[in-house]
Amino acid sequence: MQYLKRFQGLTQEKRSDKYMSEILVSIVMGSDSDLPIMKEAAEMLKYFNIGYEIDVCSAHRTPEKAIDFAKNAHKRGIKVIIAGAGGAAHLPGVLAAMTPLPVIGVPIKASISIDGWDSILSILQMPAGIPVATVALNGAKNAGILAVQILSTDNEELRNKIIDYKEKLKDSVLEKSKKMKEEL
Ligand code: C2R
Repeated sequence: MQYLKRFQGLTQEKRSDKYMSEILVSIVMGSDSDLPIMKEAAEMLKYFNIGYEIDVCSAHRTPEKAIDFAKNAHKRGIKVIIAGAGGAAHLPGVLAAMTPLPVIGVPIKASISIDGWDSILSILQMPAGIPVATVALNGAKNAGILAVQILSTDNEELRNKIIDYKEKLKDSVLEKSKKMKEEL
């Protein structure tokens, strides 16, 4: 399987980081038209220095590729799959049916979407036995964070990075609150 991109954006020094040196998360999407949303997941993985790969893979348009990907991702060392799709968004569920890995689904409000609910429900309403961890409509950023949280469950260093991230988030909101009160 050819991947559109394997993340190589950091300097050699940073790539020697133990997370970056391995590809742990796979981001796939039904179409390249989903990339403006799905790249937000990639941004979060970059932020946490997690190695990832990113590709287009459609259960509808490239079913053989989707099957091959789902059956083999864990054998290549992937730990979490993030799958985004719009409209009749079957990709995350189809992958989840064939992989032992956790699948995080990102519903996307695509041009073909009626109002986004088509994608949300296609990803959310999985039958018992085949879970897909569904984030908000266009919620790729949260998908990236959730992937890191899954990876951090048995990794203290990564868990501390998540704690630090949440502290920064809190500080930024408190700062905004202070600024708002000063300006009004
Ligand atoms: P195009 O922009 O290529 O026409 O795609 C894609 O995720 C995209 O949001 C329109 C929308 O079709 C979605 N798509 C799926 C699947 N494959 C493509 N939902 C799938 O296999 O689930």
